Amino acid sequence: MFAVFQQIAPLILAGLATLLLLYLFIRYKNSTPKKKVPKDTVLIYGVGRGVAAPSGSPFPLKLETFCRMANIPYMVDHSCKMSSKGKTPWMEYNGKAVADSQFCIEHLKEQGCLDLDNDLEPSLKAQARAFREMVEENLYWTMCHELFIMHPERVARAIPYSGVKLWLATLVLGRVIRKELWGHGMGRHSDTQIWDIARRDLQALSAFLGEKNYFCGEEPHEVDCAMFGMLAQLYYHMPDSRHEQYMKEYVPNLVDFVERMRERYWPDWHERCKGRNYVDDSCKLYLPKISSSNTP
Ligand SMILES: N[C@@H](CCC(=O)N[C@@H](CS)C(=O)NCC(=O)O)C(=O)O
Repeated sequence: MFAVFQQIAPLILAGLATLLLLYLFIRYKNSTPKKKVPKDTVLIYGVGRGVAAPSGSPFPLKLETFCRMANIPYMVDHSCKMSSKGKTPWMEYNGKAVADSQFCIEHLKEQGCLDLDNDLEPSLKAQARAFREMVEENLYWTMCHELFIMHPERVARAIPYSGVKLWLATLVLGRVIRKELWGHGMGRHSDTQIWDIARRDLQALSAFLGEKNYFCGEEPHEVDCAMFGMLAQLYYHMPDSRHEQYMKEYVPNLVDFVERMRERYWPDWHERCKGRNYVDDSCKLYLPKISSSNTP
């Protein structure tokens, strides 16, 4: 009996994954903005709003925050349509598709959008880059391990799904992430070792921030959108996780930073989270708060 189940289990999973993809495709078809995107406006493709933060993923939140910081008009497509690289987020800008949050930012700067780092010394820019890579390419995987491998029952705290949809999403994402963790190398460490890496990354980040308001000084710079994207996931979407507990107990300056960024750039936070105050903003055109200024 068990042997038969072992044989048909991959088929069942493949069937379920197909159903999920079908569901996402139908949702995408129905929710792509019908509205025309104005010139010089970024159309961000994300994964939809999260439960306790405006995205269930760090990278779309980073890109959207960047648009707010650099005063770039934008709209968000919540359909979960993945990029040509099979990841989220990506964007369309004046007819050009760009995949990967950082390439999107680089492209926008090349197109003449505000460079938030134009006042930084090369050595501080270099440090900011190194810390961003640590967070996005290392700490991120410890987050995936904590949520999808150690506590998949907590996925609903971040992704606003329930019932079969939640069960399917957790199952499929869990399988994809387990494979990716292995490919990255993080998944080959023990749970204790992975947490040790996460804790040391958080400590290093806290030391880099120190008593400053933002990572590169008293005013925000580009790296802050990436830090915010990731730390907001750990803090708002992973309550009771080791990451969240550690931030609150041992590195509270990171918590202060998250709250500072949220206050400054996300006055509409509660309307953008899928809670009681949620307001659907598909097709909404976000216009810059300040039309021409060098201050983010
Ligand atoms: N370097 C990419 C990372 C994007 C990324 O890893 N996105 C995740 C969501 S958090 C994703 O799309 N995962 C889908 C997959 O790996 O199949 C960026 O900055 O955009």
